[in-house]
Amino acid sequence: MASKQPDRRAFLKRGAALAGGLSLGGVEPALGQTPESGQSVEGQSVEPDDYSTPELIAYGKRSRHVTSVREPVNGRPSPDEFGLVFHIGTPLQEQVGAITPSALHYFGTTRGSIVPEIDPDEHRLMIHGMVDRELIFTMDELKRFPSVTRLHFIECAGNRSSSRHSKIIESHGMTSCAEWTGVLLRTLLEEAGVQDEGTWIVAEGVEEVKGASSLPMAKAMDDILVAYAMNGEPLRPQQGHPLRIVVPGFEGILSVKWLRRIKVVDRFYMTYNDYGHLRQDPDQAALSYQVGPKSVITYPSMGQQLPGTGFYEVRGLAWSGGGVVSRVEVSTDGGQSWMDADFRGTPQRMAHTAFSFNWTWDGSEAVLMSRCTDELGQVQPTRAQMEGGLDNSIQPWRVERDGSVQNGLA
Ligand SMILES: Nc1nc2c(c(=O)[nH]1)N[C@H]1C(S)=C(S)[C@@H](COP(=O)(O)O)O[C@H]1N2
Ligand SMILES: [Mo]
Repeated sequence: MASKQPDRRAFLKRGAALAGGLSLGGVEPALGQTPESGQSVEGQSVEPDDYSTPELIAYGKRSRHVTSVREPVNGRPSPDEFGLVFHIGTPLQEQVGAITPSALHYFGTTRGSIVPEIDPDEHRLMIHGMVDRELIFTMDELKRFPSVTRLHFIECAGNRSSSRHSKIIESHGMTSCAEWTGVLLRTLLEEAGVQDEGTWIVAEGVEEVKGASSLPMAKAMDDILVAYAMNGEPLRPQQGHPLRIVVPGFEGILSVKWLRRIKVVDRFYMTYNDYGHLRQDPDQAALSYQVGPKSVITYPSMGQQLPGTGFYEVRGLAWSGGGVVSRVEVSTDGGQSWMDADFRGTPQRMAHTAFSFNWTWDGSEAVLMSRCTDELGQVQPTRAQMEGGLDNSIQPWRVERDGSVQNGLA
């Protein structure tokens, strides 16, 4: 047997120990039912569907039995009576894997948006300011540059836990993770030739000042992506079609959508987006922008109901603005003891990492928590340890004896 092959016997033993017989024949199955006599699955017929219309053969849609939807996270309806769209959260309670489907990616806005309709053939990106050559790019020209494809999360600074929340979409729904494709901003800045005095950039969306953000040159020259595609297709309008920046690991407001202009400047520029906590000192700026190590259990999470005692795969997401997630631990006793969770998939820099933890619920009250450590050695703090700024605190979920899952902060 090749040495890389998993040891099946060890797996079965582990499965049995964790799940009370999940994988063993001959004992009561932990999950599933034994068929009654005469019962089979062959009668589950193929029903005629309406998925085979010419339109849906050209461009598919999900099953009508799949019902996950985004929801407003601040109670404000979107769109409102003026057509403005406010923050809409991703349904993390139904999250599968690390990538958010584009249609369920959260929507962030600085002050209510009218999602613009932009013709990519007409769209231009200008790079100007303290550069040797001021440049204007068409979308086709941008796509001719060497491209990169990377998985990155975006998280709004408003993604905060509170004892008032009753759904995970309210406490954590303003983060999503997608596979972004585009050109490194560095590639474009090198084409323009940044002058020595150029120490900051201001990135601007089509709504002018409302979509603008200042970013330090060091970040611009590192890993900021000028993205035109997301999850294998052009950006969706709500996510910035046809062009946005993705600022890996930094708070979401900086990932300017509907990008039309980048100006190279010699200082931090105040924009509509600056709301006090952004530090203007270039040496400090990156620290206040960066999302700390964070994680949350998405299943079971508040508002859900466990059907009974027995085996559960506890699932969640972990991420950090500091780079790769190196460890996730789970506690079922409110943080008294911690055990390592398993990664599902390979952790990537500034990307959601899916994790799982095998748990057998014995029916007593339990408090579930997860804790993320990143490659820099930063550890996710408890609420008490948090020092203000972005909220990356450990979120407790309380499992009651009746199987209902509640906000552990309540
Ligand atoms: N042009 C523009 N870019 C913007 C915004 C905006 O209102 N206008 N909102 C920002 C905010 S507050 C967040 S959290 C992220 C959200 O990105 P998403 O909508 O793709 O999730 O976009 C940022 N980029
Ligand atoms: Mo945001």
